This record gives sequence, structure tokens and C-alpha cells, in this order.
Amino acid sequence: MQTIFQTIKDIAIKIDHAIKTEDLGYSDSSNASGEDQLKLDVKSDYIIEEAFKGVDIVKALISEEKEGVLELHEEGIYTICYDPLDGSSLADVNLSVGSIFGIYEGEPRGENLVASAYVVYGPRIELMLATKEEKPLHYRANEGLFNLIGEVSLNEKGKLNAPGGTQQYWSDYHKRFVESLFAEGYRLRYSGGMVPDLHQILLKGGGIFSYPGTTDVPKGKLRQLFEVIPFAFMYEQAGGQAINDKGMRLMELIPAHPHDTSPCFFGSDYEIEALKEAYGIKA
Ligand code: P6P
Repeated sequence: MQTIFQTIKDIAIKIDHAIKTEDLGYSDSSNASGEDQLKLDVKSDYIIEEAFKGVDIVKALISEEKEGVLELHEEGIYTICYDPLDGSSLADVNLSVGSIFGIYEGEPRGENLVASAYVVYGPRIELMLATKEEKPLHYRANEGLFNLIGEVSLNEKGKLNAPGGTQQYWSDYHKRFVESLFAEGYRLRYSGGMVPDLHQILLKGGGIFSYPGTTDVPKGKLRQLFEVIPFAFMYEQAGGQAINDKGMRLMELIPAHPHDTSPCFFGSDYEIEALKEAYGIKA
């Protein structure tokens, strides 16, 4: 696993350089979810693919930017599902974006995730690594080297509320839940970038990020393999919870298709328990 983590560190430096130096415009292609691709999406995907071609323990890659499975090494053990540049449309307004990696042993589904990682490309490059053995480890790059800052834990209750999705299409009970937290004094922290938004809640000790099913997108927007399950693992390892709109742990998701999405809620215990009550989910 350390070889995979070191490869992710090398990838992070290369993608950060691309963000800071290359064209921020659109390519002439779209991704597997039908979204227009930025040249940076394509370049980031290429950097990741090339990097893992040299890692024998990686059996296959599945990218949010492409259909299908890229078989790499027949004797490999791990399938890496990744979003090469999540929130990439924020790069041209100079907001933070990120890369997300889910590392699966066997069929890619929640129960087979053995590690996850994400990179935040912001004022500094930051990296979070999570395995089953310990709490997530937070690193910060300085002149190309990643220094360990420390372990990350969520408090029982936080102060940050990151409500995603188009508000006019929220359910009434979701709207009431979001507003109830603000009535308790929670601060709105939502940039439209999943990686920096979830990173902020982890580092600031807690709160909740919600991306519900909505009347226009009932199954939610965020992809299970590349976004939802890797962050669910991070939040559970940090002592929080990660569930869907039925109260199911997101780590139990079994996607029928690699690009399946799920309503998703990540947070500290207090906020997730409050959400369960608002959604009528029996404890
Ligand atoms: P909305 C970025 O496009 C993304 O996939 C995530 O990074 C982010 O959390 C979400 O979409 C934002 O979606 O509908 O709130 O703009």
C-alpha cells in the first residue's frame, strides 16, 4: 500500500503543476457521465493512468472520466477507482479542487474498500490517507515533499453545515433539517467542491456535508465508487458517520454500474443522528 500512497504523492505534485500552468478551458470531449470535460480533467486523468502503469500491485483502474475498466497488471491485487479532478470547474475561479482515490481489493464495492486518499489543490497541496489500521493521516506538501501534520478525528458535534444540491428541489424535510442547524448557529461552509468542503469539516472538528436525493436528481449527484465510498471511509475512520437517505452505511453500497450515484451524508455523530430523526430513520 505504501507504493500506492507514494504514487499518489507523485501524482499530486504533477496535477498541482498542471493546474497552475496549463489551459483552464474545455476540451472537445465529455466524460462517462455526459459532463463536458476540461482540458485539466483529461490531463489529470492521463497523469494518474501513466503513474499507476508502473505499479505492479494495481490490477485495474476505473476513472470517473472514462467508461469501463482499464486492466493494468494481471497479477495485481488492487483496483483503484478515482476522480482525477473533482470540482474542476472551480479551477478557473481560483477555488480549491481535488483528486479522490478509492483503493479496493476484489470487486469494487463498499465492503472491499481497503484504503482511500484525497488531495486538495489549494493555497497548499494537502493529502489525506486512510487505512483500516488507524485514523486518517493529514499531510501538507512543502517544496514537493509531504510532511505529516497528524491524525484527524471528528468531535461528537461540530459547527459547520455544508448543504449541497439545488435547494428548490430539496424535500421539505431536508429543507427543515438544514434550516434547523442554521437556527442552532451552524456556519455555512459550501464551495461546490466536495474535496475542500469535506476536508474543511474534517480539519475543523466536525459538522455535516449533505448531498441529498432531489426531485430533479433522486439518486443524488455524487458517484459511489470515486467520491462517496472513499469519503465515507475517511469519515468513519475519523470517528464520524456516513449514510444514505435510508440510514444505510455508505460503506455497504454495491454499485450496479461503475458510475452509479447515491444520496450521501457525512458528519459527526450529533449531526447524523439529527438527520436520521429528520428523515424518520429509526436508530
Ligand atoms: P452542486 C463538483 O461538480 C461536484 O461533483 C462535487 O465536487 C461537489 O460537491 C458537487 O458536485 C457540487 O454540486 O449541485 O452543489 O453544484
